[in-house]
Amino acid sequence: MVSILPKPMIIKADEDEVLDIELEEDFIKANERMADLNRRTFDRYGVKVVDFMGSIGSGKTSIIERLVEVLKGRYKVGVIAGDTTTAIDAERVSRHGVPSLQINTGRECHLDAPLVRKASKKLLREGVNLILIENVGNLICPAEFPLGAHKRVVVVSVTEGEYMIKKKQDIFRAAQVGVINKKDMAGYMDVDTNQLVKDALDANPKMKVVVTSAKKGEGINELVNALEL
Ligand SMILES: Nc1nc2c(ncn2[C@@H]2O[C@H](COP(=O)(O)OP(=O)(O)OP(=O)(O)O)[C@@H](O)[C@H]2O)c(=O)[nH]1
Ligand SMILES: [Mg+2]
Repeated sequence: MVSILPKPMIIKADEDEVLDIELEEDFIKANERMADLNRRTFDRYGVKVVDFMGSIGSGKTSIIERLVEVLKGRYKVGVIAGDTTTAIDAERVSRHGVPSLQINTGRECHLDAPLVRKASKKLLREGVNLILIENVGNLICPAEFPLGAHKRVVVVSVTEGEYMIKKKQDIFRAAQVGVINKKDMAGYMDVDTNQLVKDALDANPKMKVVVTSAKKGEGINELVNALEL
């Protein structure tokens, strides 16, 4: 027989139940040191850097492609695309006539500051003054690994449903700009974009939140403004 609990029980992991906690802390601290170094290098070269985090398929590459089209007349743009295995995203971006590099992270679910340092050095040699970084599609891991970017963006789409932001607040706290993408799909999904904006602001009241449709090119200028570009 299946018994239904009046209220679901929540089991939380205590710190000593989380494996490799010291190792993990070392990684995180080492990454933060490298991210600081990256930031100093970017500032020395006068390069602005934006890190796009967000779930798989939320529209990060599509948004970057739109931004490249709007910004390539004003900036010398370069793109670093992170993915576990393929070069599809860098290939998509390079069709817009800007230098783009792919980083394959294998089994890692986020980019890290040393990888970005290596890639950004190549772009600096190309003379870029704006680097757009697409992080690996994931709403958890990238939050803990800053890359040295001046702005961090988190992209979610309405097709992920109404609970996504409420469940993954940490990544919203780590970002300065939130993007709710695929607004053209809101009606089909029966999702209220205003509620998603509210959820993002509940997670991080200091955040600027922009609603976009990368497919239709809507909200892209608002995103440029939110990014102060
Ligand atoms: N309807 C609709 N589709 C979109 C929109 N933005 C992106 N898509 C589609 O969603 C799919 C995923 O978009 P991508 O830009 O590749 O998403 P991504 O976040 O870069 O995905 P990963 O790199 O795999 O994590 C593609 O089929 C896009 O055409 C949008 O605003 N509306
Ligand atoms: Mg992508």
